[in-house]
Amino acid sequence: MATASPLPMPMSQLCRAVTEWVESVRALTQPAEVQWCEGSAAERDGLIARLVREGQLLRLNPRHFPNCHLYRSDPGDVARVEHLTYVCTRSKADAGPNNNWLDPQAAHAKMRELFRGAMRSRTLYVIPYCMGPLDSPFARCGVEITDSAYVALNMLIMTRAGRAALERIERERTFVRGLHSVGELDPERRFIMHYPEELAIESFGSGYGGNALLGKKCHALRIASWQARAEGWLAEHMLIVGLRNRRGETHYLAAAFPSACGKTNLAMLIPPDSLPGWEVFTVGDDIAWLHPGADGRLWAINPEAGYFGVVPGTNRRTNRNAFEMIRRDTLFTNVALTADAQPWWEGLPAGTPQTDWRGRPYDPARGPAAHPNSRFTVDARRNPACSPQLNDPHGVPLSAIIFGGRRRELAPLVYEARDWAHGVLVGASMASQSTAAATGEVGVIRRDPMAMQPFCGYNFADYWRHWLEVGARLRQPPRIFHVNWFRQDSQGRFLWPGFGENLRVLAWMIERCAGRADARDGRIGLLPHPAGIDTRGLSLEPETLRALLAVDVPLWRQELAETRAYLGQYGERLPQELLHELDRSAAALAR
Ligand code: GTP
Ligand code: SPV
Ligand code: MN
Repeated sequence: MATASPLPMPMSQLCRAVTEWVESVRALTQPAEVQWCEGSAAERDGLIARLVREGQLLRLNPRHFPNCHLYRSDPGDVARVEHLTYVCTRSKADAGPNNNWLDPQAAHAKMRELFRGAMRSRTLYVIPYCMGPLDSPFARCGVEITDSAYVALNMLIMTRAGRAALERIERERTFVRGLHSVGELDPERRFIMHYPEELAIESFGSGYGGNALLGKKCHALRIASWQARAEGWLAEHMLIVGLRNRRGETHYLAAAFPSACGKTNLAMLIPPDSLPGWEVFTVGDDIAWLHPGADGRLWAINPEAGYFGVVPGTNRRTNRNAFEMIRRDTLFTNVALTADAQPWWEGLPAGTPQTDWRGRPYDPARGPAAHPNSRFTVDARRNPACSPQLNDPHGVPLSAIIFGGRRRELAPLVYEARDWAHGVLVGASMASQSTAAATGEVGVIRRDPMAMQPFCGYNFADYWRHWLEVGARLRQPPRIFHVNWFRQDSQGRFLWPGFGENLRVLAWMIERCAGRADARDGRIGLLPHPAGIDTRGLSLEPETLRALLAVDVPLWRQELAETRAYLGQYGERLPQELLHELDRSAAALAR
């Protein structure tokens, strides 16, 4: 006789540790109801329907953008708030000069008062999630509690969320606790607190991306970097891309560029027609977790399952893959609208904005139509170049690591570090022009080591030591390069065409990794000869390429002096080896 299959256990009873935590948060925040997120498509549709009904989401033109929606943030809540983001370790020195710090007990007390009664008449969403493939030994789980349906929807796209994640938590008995409330969106009552020693996050007063989607920067970088140090791996602000060349070899590269400096675009680049035979596979566009493998190589997984990408600048010419990807099943945040409810942003060659990102009639006198940090949220599987390795539990082996920034001058198009230790110095010396991804002035040069200034959950001096130690364990370490796609002439025009053409630089790196390309000693590192960059089919003046590959020695001497002063802030904790590398570089430039 057939027996009826038992009903699945309600999620609220699956894992006691999670249930107890949810209960304690419920008692503190007093929500009207609690909703556990299963992770199904029907649930996603239900959240969207609810947000549309409440007027928080706008359905976009279904003929051109099927199942796409627009969300408008509060105008004062459109970027990460680094000055309100804290790392709360017992010892202040563990957070380092690179982080804002508060004593954990003081921070908890402050946050408890903010959260008290904060969810009255709201729904409390419980989102168990897994960062990394569900069956990966490198994946790590968390639970986000939020009172924002928009945040819940984003988390369901950006992570592997729902019942399966909760089942893994029940097996592992450990998870990161992320508590979030939008509060009243009052910037005076807004804080993003991290407690790495407790695997906990408390975020109040913002609904924006990196402040509120706690699986992303808060967990997968700040908390994970702390765990990674204890466990011997690295959590990095890096894209991961696979490139198959004409010989049929596939190389995987990881690249750390600061926020809004080109990771998403490089991760899904389209080879130019004049470089036939190449194929590109995106593994990740923002975060990479790197593990030394038993084979002595460094292996990378992408902990995320979706992209939260910059919209402006995306078009058929710069990034056709992204352009195709965001034409359906996409959540837009803070873009403009055309008269027929199509999304519009700066960089599109056609269409006219009628309504700006704030929902007002568009008036160019008030600034851009789309917010410069407007974003799309989309499932990674929508990317035409998505790598089949996205779900590989062991990840992909890296041939190279790339650092880069947005530098109008100084940094050449590309150079290679002498070895791993020099590469760590190259990463630690990174600086870049600030962008709209964080609040504050845009376009000013600031230090951003390894593109982790806003995201490293502990003292940078300890972090660089950890990088040196990880490298020492690798028998086949990835080669380390530095790139700059953003050199400008005196009129402010970019010298390098960028986007798909960046493959020409990656191709040189791959030839270096395969031992087939030579390089010259450029004193700051190894540079290609101009002939080493394949410029066939590209209209680039030979003198422009020479300028892109030139090293201005007096300027670099000054840069090194500034780097020395910057690293000096880290005092005694700074690894001697890094200072030694700095001396070697200074000696090379003094010749
Ligand atoms: P986050 O999501 O903030 O971490 O940013 P990201 O590093 O993924 O940056 P993204 O690829 O979204 O690029 C940000 C901006 O830089 C977009 O407006 C792009 O159009 C522009 N951009 C990307 N790559 C290039 C390039 O090679 N050259 C030039 N000139 N601009 C680029
Ligand atoms: C970044 O700012 O680096 C982003 C967007 O990738 S956020 O999720 O807000 O961090
Ligand atoms: Mn980022």
